[in-house]
Amino acid sequence: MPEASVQKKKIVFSGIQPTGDFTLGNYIGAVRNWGRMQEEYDCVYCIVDLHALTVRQEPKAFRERILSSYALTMACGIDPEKSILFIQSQNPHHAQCAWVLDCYTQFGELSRMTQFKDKSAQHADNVNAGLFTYPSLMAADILLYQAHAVPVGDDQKQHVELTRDIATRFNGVYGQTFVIPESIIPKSNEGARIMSLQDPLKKMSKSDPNPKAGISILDPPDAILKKFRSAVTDSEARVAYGPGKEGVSNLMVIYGIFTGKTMAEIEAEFAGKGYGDFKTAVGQSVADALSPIQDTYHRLMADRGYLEQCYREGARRAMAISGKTMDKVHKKLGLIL
Ligand code: AQP
Repeated sequence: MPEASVQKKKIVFSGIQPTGDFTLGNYIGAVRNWGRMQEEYDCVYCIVDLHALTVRQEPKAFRERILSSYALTMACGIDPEKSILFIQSQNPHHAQCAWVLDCYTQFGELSRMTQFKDKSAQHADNVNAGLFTYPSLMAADILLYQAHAVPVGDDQKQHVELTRDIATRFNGVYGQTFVIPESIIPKSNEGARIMSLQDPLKKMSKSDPNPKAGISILDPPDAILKKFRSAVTDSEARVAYGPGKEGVSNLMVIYGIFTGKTMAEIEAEFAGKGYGDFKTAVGQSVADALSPIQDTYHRLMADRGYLEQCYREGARRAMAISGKTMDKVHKKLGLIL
């Protein structure tokens, strides 16, 4: 556990927004890997509800979504005793540190972020300042815990790179303050970016308005099979991985994750068969893998008392670490402690 152990293990930080039920993309690209890192690293994981405020949220549904995201993260394998698992807004150091880092982040850097460009196009009626400064809040999340590694999907790589630039700049002015973190991103054939089932050139996203585009990890088996059967592929009827076959390649990556098979083995398994058999097999592998996660999730959601105990304890442990970094930062800046 981070607060108690002699600092031998490296530190990992990552977060997820409570903007919807997690998709298969969130699971494969990020949360599944978080669970697998818990033995090797001291891990700090967070439901980043402040980030989700960059898009309008209905308060009652949002509160429930924050809780369900916390439970879902546990159901995906994050053990709140092994790792620190907390809710971002319950630790005020995040917003406090983000303000400081805002003052060490350039307008030009934030303007270049592809997520800002994409989200401001999607929400043209609400291009708020939070959407613009999202990356410096993310930098605060990571730097407060002196994280060495940040497991994320490919889409967050640019934000981790900016975090490194901000930390390097701050360290350059004030001396060693922050550890410079590295992103850990799965390889492309291991799920760095899971694509939409309806548009294989677009990433699968929680907030995609088309319900057929993504698999929620809470989808029942029949809905999962139906969505895979209607996934967009091509007219070739050949299961093969590579450029020009983005739809099929995406399904092969998903199948490979849940069966442990390589791309070559999958090609051999479905040689001479149509897409129907292939899509059913992919859907079944996903439904089988998600079933125990769904059972655990429903059990956790029925025990609100236990969930509360976990997130309050998580915030306490998180604050014990981030408080030290915050004091160090304020001292370096010349603020009075
Ligand atoms: N399609 C994806 N493939 C692989 N990894 C993905 N991630 C997201 N989509 C994919 C990874 O999931 C983690 C949590 O993401 P987030 O909630 O912080 O925000 P996001 O990246 O903006 O994810 P979404 O699902 O697209 O959310 P919305 O719709 O709210 O914007 C990150 O590590 C991310 O890389």
